[in-house]
Amino acid sequence: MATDKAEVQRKIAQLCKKIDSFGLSDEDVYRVSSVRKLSGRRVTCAGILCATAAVLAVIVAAVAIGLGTGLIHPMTETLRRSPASSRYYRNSKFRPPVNCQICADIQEVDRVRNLKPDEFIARYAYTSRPVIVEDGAQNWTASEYFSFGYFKSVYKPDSPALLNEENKCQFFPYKTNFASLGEVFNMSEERANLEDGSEPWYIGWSNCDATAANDLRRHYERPYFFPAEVESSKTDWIFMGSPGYGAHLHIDAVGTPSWQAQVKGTKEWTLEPPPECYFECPHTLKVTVHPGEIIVLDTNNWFHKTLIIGDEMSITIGSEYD
Ligand SMILES: O=C(O)CCC(=O)C(=O)O
Ligand SMILES: [Fe+2]
Repeated sequence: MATDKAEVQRKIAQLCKKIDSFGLSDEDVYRVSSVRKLSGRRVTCAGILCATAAVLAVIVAAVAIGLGTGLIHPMTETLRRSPASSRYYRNSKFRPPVNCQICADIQEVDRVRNLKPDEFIARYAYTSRPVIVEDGAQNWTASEYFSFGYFKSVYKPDSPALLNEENKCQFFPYKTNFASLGEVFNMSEERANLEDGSEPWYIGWSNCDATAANDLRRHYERPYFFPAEVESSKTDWIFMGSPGYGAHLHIDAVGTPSWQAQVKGTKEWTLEPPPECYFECPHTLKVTVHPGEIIVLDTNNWFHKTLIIGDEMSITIGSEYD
């Protein structure tokens, strides 16, 4: 019985990840009438985790039908949370409106070097003004060590790091069919090496396993322009994958801004203000982040999508801060 329950929970967690990558909100899932009947309340991924196997089966069927019939639309808002707290989605229409002052005078994304901590606090840290710190991740050994093979050796099959990762941390498969990080590291060498003719891929995960996190942290540092009072989240995020791929347009609901260091490869970011600011703010900002640079962005206030450009695999590490 206990095993059945664990299996059901594992399946539901996978379903939540899938829903996550499709960009479906609670509202979208709740629009399916059988889900409403069975749940009798709003469905969240956290709520789903407490549901029965019967509810799981109905949700799977309902989501599949919803996707097939176009009843469920692609998501525009995701919630990333530390694994300790619940995961859920909020619909964009319940998002508190953004104060458009944060983007009214922004024409382009600033590029700076030698950023002083007090300048960072005054101009960028909590203002939602995006910035690229060109010398942000220079001299990090991550650029030598981080690779598909390195991560594969950290998250070995059946290792506590991989098991924790799959049970407790978040995984974004984006457009791929990978159900877990284990499946990612099981792909063929050709595909992992982005060889011609192999299928492209792009994924992200939170390294909430302490052992893996400490292993990875030997190769990067807290951004040098963060003053002591700024606290970086304990959970870092890694995004990795092929040129031509990236994250779909979305806005996050994590509450805090984040930084992301481009360890390898080149990533183009497209930023859009939320619709309530269309008349006051620039409509689209595009910026390219090169290896060794850090982008600081409030992903709760800017819609954002990414595209890996160039020939190299992109690998980034980042975190939220407050
Ligand atoms: O790096 C990416 O491709 C997406 C990252 C993202 O959406 C985020 O950090 O909020
Ligand atoms: Fe995001």
